[in-house]
Amino acid sequence: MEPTIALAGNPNSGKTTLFNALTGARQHVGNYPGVTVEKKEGTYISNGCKMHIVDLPGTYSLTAYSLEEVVARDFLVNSKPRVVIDIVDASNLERNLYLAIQFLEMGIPVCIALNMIDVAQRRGIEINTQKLATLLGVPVVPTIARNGQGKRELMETAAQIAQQGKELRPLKISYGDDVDQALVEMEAAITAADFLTDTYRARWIALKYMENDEQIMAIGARVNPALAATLTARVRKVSLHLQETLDTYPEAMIADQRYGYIKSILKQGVIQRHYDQNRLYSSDRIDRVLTNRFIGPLIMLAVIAGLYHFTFTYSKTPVGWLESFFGWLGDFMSAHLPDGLLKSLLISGVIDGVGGVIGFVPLIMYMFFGISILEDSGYLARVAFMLDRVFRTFGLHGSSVMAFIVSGGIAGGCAVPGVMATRTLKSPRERLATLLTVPFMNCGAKLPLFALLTATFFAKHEAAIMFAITVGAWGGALLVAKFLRVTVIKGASTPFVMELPPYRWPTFKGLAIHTWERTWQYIKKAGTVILGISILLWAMMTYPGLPASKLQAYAQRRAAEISAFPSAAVLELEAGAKSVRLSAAAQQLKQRLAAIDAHQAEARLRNSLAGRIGIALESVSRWAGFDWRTNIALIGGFAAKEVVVSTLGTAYSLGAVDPEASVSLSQTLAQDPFWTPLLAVGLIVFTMFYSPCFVSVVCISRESGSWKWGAFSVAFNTLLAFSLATLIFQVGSAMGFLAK
Ligand code: BGO
Repeated sequence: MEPTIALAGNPNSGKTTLFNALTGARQHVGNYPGVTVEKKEGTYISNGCKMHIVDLPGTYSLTAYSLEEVVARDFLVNSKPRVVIDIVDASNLERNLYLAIQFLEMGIPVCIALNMIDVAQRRGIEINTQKLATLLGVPVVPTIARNGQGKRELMETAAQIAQQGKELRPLKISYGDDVDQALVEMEAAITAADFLTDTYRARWIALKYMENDEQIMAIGARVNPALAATLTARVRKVSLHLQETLDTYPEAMIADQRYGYIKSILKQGVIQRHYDQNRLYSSDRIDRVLTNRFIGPLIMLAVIAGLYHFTFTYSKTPVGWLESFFGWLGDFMSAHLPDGLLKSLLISGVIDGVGGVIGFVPLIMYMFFGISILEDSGYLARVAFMLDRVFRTFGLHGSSVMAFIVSGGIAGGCAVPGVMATRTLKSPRERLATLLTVPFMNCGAKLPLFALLTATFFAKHEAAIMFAITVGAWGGALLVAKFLRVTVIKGASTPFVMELPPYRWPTFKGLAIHTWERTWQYIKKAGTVILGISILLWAMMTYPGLPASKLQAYAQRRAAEISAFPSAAVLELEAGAKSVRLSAAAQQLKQRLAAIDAHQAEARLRNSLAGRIGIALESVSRWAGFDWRTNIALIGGFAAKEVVVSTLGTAYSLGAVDPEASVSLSQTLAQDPFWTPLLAVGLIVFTMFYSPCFVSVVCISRESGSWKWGAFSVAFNTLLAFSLATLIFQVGSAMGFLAK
């Protein structure tokens, strides 16, 4: 049977002219069944091979908003033509490609007839056909339907596609986090219930619900009313959320992202306008500056530096308030709770542990606020677009940029959604390289440690250090990616297309909601996972405690000191009034006893389970300058990175002279002669690069399909981090850099 080839395209794209040129007299006109829409059919003969040509009604879209759209779509779905020739007006490319993108999203085999290139040329528009074909992933043949130019090549290409009969992988565009997440959930529900999937693909059905497609919704309500209601409810939820946050609707968002996708294709050297510039949209005009090859990257660096400056400068005061609050809370509990394990758990485990993480909530909030401005305005997508060129040099993909940014590429993200974001990458090798390098980004969990160490040791240069940390994380991730791509994951790159949504003014309400959603996630994690791990680590740092013989020895040493002093001094000290000035003898006794207590506290911590592990590791970690306390904290970081700060807090609090005294961790580190700015730099670098947290490792294993890669990231990253920290510490110490 002769293959059916459908002609589709926007009205006035030259479809009728091409149809006539192809079929000549071999055509007849009828109606599509049940409707008054004209159906033209004909025959084309090429090299003795007959093809059945159907001229579809001219449409701008494939969503069932008009009768023409319903007819065109039904024909595509029910008659399943071997190829669709999409006639695209080259002089109005952006608008015309909107329909082409929808064919690709349906997974229909398409060949593009780039028609009216004569008109385009007259208007000073030059199109790189080859590049367009590569980026769209389908053949593009230039034509002038009016004089038949390109007709033969077009039909030969169409015949080839028809012969191959290959299924096209449907194009997957990102419609922004909210819509994407809803689509994934809806797709799963549709697949599980086999809902209309014999005719349509699950994601496409979900997308049609999102676009309020009346035809699909009517069929859905007939076939499975319960699931149809669930899908509609999910769409309503995301719709309300989008209205609240971005003042938009799913349909508008989807259209914006599709146009963004097209714009991003056209910007990659596909289209050159020699004149006729005033046809550009305002977003394009802004882009001419913001994504300019030379000024663009400079503006980007300035914006990121500005974000850090804003975050660190303005969050200082509220961070100080929270620090004072937790200090007061610790003092209050210390004064009112009886001595014992519960007191130790609450003060050293909960307040010093979780408090250390919660204390940074204002900083995280300011950071998220800044990021939300960049995201909601559409600038973040431009950052990704600009970085694409750099990424390709390192064997990654433009879409990797988004995964990096989501993981905390600018700051404050999380590697878990970053790992998930790699699903948009088509090439398995680039995807794996991205999966393995996203954990190097500065996720929100690493920020508290960076903030603590920079505030303690580099107080005047916080924003600059944070900026350097970001550049270091990107540099490290790219170099490692390159290393992996030339060693364990070799292979060619795939071309890149990314959505460039139009610029919008972010609304204050939208910013507030986005900031709060992300901050709340952080607080929730601190209150659940981090609390659990803090308590576990506290227990590991508390048990088994000291053996009775040692306790007795300390008690004897105390008793011996006390008996060596006059009883008046002892009484004076026991009266314990902190405000009263002590006599010289009482003062001296106090110091001696404090020294014994500190010794005992440290001995207890050293003897604890965590202490023993930390000490055992010291023989190796010493090369990087890390002591056993830092080792304990870093082991905690394997569970979740926030735990590094909280464990350091607990470790210093448990081993302190007066564990209940409200001295901040920052003050403790600043006063401790062991801690130097050099050590802080080494620890920052180690934390940046060492093993991803447990949840990320699980996700990496799942997404890569093998535990081998999860294990690889733990071992490789830790080895890399340790080598770098050792290098910094050894070279820095030898040269006398950053000493106290
Ligand atoms: C009129 N080049 C040029 N220059 N023009 C083309 C080309 C091309 O490649 N292809 C088509 N056209 P349709 P739909 C017209 O009708 O096929 C012209 O809706 C006119 N008509 O000749 O109808 C084509 O089926 C008076 O132009 O499009 C047609 O998709 C003066 O584009 C128009 C000038 O083509 C639309 C043009 C009375």
